[in-house]
Amino acid sequence: VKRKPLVAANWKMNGDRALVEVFTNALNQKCFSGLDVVLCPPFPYLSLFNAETFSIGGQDISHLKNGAHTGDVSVAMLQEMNCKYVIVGHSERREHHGETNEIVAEKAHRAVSEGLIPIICVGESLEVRKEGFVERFITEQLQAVVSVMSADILQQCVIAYEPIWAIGSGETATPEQAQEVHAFIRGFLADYDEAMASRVRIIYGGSAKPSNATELFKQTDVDGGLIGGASLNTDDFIAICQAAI
Ligand code: 3PY
Repeated sequence: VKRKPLVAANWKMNGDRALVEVFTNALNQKCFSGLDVVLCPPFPYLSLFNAETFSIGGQDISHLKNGAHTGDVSVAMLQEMNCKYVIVGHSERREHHGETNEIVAEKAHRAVSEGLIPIICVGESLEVRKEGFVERFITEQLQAVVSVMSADILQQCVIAYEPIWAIGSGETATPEQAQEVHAFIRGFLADYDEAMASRVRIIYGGSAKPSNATELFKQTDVDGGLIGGASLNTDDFIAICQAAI
């Protein structure tokens, strides 16, 4: 099965109006055939993009539909802002906002059942890796997701493997380390449904940059990237996109 690669920019709490304009102009001049390009800026900037060659997405959503939830943003709101994607369960949300595997799974489920494509982040800390529990840890994260979704629904989601030790640290997983975990994730999904597993896109996140993107994206089970720091610079981000084509 040929999977369409995807490269998503996670701006985190960075950027401003001027950067939205710089990116809109730079990306709209490019033609990314055979590649899905997604920009995930902070919420206030979503409506400022006039995206032609790329899509936009949120960095998080509520697992609830609407109501008295101060500060939260719903799937319907992102859709009204023309979002196609939403990141859920980034390790920074899990760590600093107490998001559990169950909450992340509910967010992913709500997103996909209401028509957004969730980019579901999983990944282990350095401590977990050192103790040799990578597979067990990721299994628990994925188990929560598969237990609330049918294979048909899951097939529409994107999984992002983001080792926490490689996030914002400048440290990248080697292509072999990434491939090993991506293959494990696909294998886990295949136990659930083989056709779905062969179609689901699994992207890599964690200090991906122009200098390592080509090698990472060459790996059999790496279908693109979720890009942090390097997604704030148009030249770097476009170079990473080109590496995925
Ligand atoms: C990183 O590249 O550091 C990320 O966290 C991307 O989401």
